Amino acid sequence: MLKSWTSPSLALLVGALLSSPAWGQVIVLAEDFETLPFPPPGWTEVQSGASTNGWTAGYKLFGTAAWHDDLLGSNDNSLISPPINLLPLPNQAWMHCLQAVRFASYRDNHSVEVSLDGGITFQIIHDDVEGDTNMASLDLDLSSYAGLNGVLLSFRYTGDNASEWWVDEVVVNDIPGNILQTENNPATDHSYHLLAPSTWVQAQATAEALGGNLITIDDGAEHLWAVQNFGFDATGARRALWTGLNDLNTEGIFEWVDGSSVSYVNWAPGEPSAASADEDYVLLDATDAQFRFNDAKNINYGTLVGGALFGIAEVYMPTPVYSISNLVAGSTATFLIEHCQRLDECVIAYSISGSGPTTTWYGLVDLSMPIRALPTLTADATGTASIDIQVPLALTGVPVYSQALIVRVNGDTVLTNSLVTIIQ
Ligand SMILES: [Ca+2]
Ligand SMILES: [Ca+2]
Ligand SMILES: [Ca+2]
Ligand SMILES: [Ca+2]
Repeated sequence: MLKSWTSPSLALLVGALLSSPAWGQVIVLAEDFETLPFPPPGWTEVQSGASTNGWTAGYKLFGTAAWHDDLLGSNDNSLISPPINLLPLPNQAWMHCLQAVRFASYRDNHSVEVSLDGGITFQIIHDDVEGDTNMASLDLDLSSYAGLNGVLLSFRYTGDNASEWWVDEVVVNDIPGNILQTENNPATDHSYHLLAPSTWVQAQATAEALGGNLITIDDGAEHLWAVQNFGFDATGARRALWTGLNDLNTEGIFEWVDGSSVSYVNWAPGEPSAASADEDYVLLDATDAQFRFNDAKNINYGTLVGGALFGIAEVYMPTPVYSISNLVAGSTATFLIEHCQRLDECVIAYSISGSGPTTTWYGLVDLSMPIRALPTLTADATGTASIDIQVPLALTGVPVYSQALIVRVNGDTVLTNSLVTIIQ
């Protein structure tokens, strides 16, 4: 495989990757119920009750949601997903959605069920017991179905003159959280993930599962960067954002959840208000012009602070390290890249003509033209990519100049260290 770094082929690769919604997750189903008809193409509804209305499109949560009204009569109506292929998720699989409930005390069941036989039989994997809520994230572990094809998910409403149930933003992916957007901040060398709305406790758990914590804001520049990158949705609406600042340990003493010392705070006027004893979690307040700090309860939908509460997870982004071992003629050499992020594309390029420097699409590289590339690798869950290559016998004593290009899922690119290695 010959591939020049100055050819447009890699640029096309980067362009394709830019369409990925966020770093580090494989998504096999995503439905926001924004586009008619309802149910969406591939989804079906099975009505077994007296009502003929059943599931319809209703306005709540993020724009339009799937909605079951509290209609007269007895209802047993299931909204069923298209067949989901979990083959790309061989180890872990999760379903995430937002839900809202009204008149919960009249509910019989709001269950989520799975069918593996095309809808003939279903097994219940979740039966909601929460009270009324404007918006809650529901995160269900589907890992016992990981690697299977044709899995159906059913949202089953049962009851007689019962409750209202909204379901929206259904995602099936391979991580325990639902990442909406990812940005890397060169100023801190950290990666930041916008999480689907949740309580502070849920957001922190997701951040930890991603290898980090809710954001620690060390100075005004990081505060501004977070607001500019995550504070507004595509329509310009403002988002309230959870930070890692909290006074869980001692009322009135605010600490970052990652243990960093507090070098910067920027409270909105009148804050921290400690309006109730359990206002222990600090958000960037979307109702304040500058998104300054406000202490709030462990909630997921704050009418006082403006809309849904999105966590920002901050994850240390280590520098990728490239190495070669056993570069011996007639033997098998291992080309290794460590400390990547999961699902990074890694392109190891090499030259036998010299150490450059050569200007490429991705910056100056320590390689002389012509530059060739090994097959593109994908970093695994530990951030590692490697390939074994048989070294031809005739090449003893030949110097190999090599360097790797890392293409992040969001399209960012990083050049690794370069190596000069003489074939033994
Ligand atoms: Ca929606
Ligand atoms: Ca930080
Ligand atoms: Ca407090
Ligand atoms: Ca407050």
